[in-house]
Amino acid sequence: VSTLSASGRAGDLRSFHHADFPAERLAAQRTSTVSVCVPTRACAATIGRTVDALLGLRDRDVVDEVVVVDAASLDGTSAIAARRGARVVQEVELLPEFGPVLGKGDAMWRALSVLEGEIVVYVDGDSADFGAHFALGVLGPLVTDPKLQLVKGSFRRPLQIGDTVVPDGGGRVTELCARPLLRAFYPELAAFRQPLAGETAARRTLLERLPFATGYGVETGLLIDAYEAVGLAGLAQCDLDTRQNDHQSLHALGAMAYAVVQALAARLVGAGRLDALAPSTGELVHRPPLALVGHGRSGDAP
Ligand SMILES: Nc1nc2c(ncn2[C@@H]2O[C@H](COP(=O)(O)OP(=O)(O)OP(=O)(O)O)[C@@H](O)[C@H]2O)c(=O)[nH]1
Ligand SMILES: [Mg+2]
Repeated sequence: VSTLSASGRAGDLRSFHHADFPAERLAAQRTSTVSVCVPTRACAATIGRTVDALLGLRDRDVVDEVVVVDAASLDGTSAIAARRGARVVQEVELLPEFGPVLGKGDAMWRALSVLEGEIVVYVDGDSADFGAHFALGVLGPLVTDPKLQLVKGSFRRPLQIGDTVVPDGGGRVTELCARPLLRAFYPELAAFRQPLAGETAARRTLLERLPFATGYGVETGLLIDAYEAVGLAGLAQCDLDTRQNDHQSLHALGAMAYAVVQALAARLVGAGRLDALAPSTGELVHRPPLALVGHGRSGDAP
């Protein structure tokens, strides 16, 4: 019986459902400290709900800290998050010796320098329907299986146009760019339903020895590099049900798709599988593994 499908060889990738990881179970079973990091750029409409849910997990001893890393948002995001009780840091204040902050991936990388947990859970701050299960789902497999190193969320993304909801219409960059490219060049990774999900948890020992693409290529880069570092057996995905956020213009999606292409192409070039990108395409800036630049906390050399 062939198990090959459009989604790749899902049979080889460990897949979980968030319902298997209620808060009480993780609080009782965890032996590692856990930080949750929320990168935000203008998330005033959604950050309150997100922080409330995450602080609920801190109160129940599932996680140890909740840190919002804000891009100097002018819409009150940081004030809302701080008022609800999150620790808020401005991305420009982190590792200033590396110059201007160059996007989401850069914020995630710089945040590692102040996050204290042995496990880091990243969640986006712009989910309209955020629930604690977003963090529980990606954290759970790491708490319950010491062999796992990185877990990505998966979800269905409804697309709403006017009054019409297309259940799986969202995630266009994912379906039209990231997954086809992964399927072509890293077929085992095609089993990830949401390779670009911001909901990702990993052990900091792994994160500190990986480079971070500075912008929207960060998820693609981390997934490929984690795969090269620990193999498919160290990776997993967890079903978080549905996730709803604002949909961007086709123009903005084009820029995101390009960041995905750049991050993937850079790894193909590095592996000798591709000569080079055209010189005019511009270099994608990567931050080096944190452990290489003297800011590692876990003590592991890359
Ligand atoms: N600190 C920081 N956060 C950012 C930056 N860019 C994006 N974010 C946040 O990172 C998260 C994901 O970014 P989005 O722009 O929503 O990207 P996305 O979720 O991949 O794209 P969509 O699926 O279209 O929403 C959100 O919480 C953003 O507010 C940045 O430069 N700095
Ligand atoms: Mg988003």
